[in-house]
Amino acid sequence: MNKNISIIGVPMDLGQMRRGVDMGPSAIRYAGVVERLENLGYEIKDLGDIEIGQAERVHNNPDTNLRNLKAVAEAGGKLASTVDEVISSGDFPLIFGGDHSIAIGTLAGVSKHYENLGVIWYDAHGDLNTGDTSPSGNIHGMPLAVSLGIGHEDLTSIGGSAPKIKPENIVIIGARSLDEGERELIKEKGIKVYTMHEVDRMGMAKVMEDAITYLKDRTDGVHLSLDLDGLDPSDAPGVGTPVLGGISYRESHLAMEMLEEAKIITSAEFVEVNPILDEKNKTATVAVALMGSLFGEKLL
Ligand code: 5AB
Ligand code: MN
Ligand code: MN
Ligand code: MN
Repeated sequence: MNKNISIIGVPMDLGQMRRGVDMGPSAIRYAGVVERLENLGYEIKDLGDIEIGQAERVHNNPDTNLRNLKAVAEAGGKLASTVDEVISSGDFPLIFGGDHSIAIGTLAGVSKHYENLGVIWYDAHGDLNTGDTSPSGNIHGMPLAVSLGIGHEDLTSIGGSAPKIKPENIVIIGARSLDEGERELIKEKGIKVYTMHEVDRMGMAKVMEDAITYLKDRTDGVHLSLDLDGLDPSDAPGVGTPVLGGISYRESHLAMEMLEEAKIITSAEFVEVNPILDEKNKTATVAVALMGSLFGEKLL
């Protein structure tokens, strides 16, 4: 793993409707992430937070059902540039959310540096909605579709109009809540998904072994986009859209260790931590523990 990490906070809460997820980056820092990674021998630069604009007080844009589109797109553009600069400087970009709409900007920045960027989408949800299929109008349910080049032009054009990722380079892990339009897109594009059924049936070790083998062959870099709601709400209660029956802390810990052993991850983001909905900063603490494993923490 690259020993130089640049941290970018993105206090974004405009991609969904629950207040408090903007405090995610602070909660993760408070849980001791810098010290934890420094203890593993990493050189950490904390670049602070990306500035986020204002929420629409009332959704009144008749051209779209996408809530806070302008502010989400603006922040995405800033994040894309920052991530691009971090990679150009030779550092590993580590991004803290904020809601998952920020992945639009992250992937726009990261994808400039790879021909065949792989993505591990660790999430209860597919985040493959568009304005037409979304039941909510919330952009945090759309970032994976946008990165495929599908969705509102103000979002797909961030960092250039070309699609940022190819459907065959995506692996979704932990899915257990998909909307109808998302199911159709998964089938149409042939996206690889390990739902909770596969996690239960195969076990996390086999899921990760398969996912790693699949991505290793076809990609020249892999971004980990970890939505804390991929974990079970009993282990990660501080999220805005919890779904019963998720990946356990132990399974997630193993998944991170296997990614570290495989040495395939070239950028990462941890999103949807909402300290207002949390129990004593448990979810941020879990996020930091998982980062410990991802970056090579060993017991012995
Ligand atoms: B998250 C839902 N599919 O589009 C929608 O937390 C939920 O980034 C999206 O995965 C959840 O509103 C977005 C119902
Ligand atoms: Mn989710
Ligand atoms: Mn289980
Ligand atoms: Mn998500």
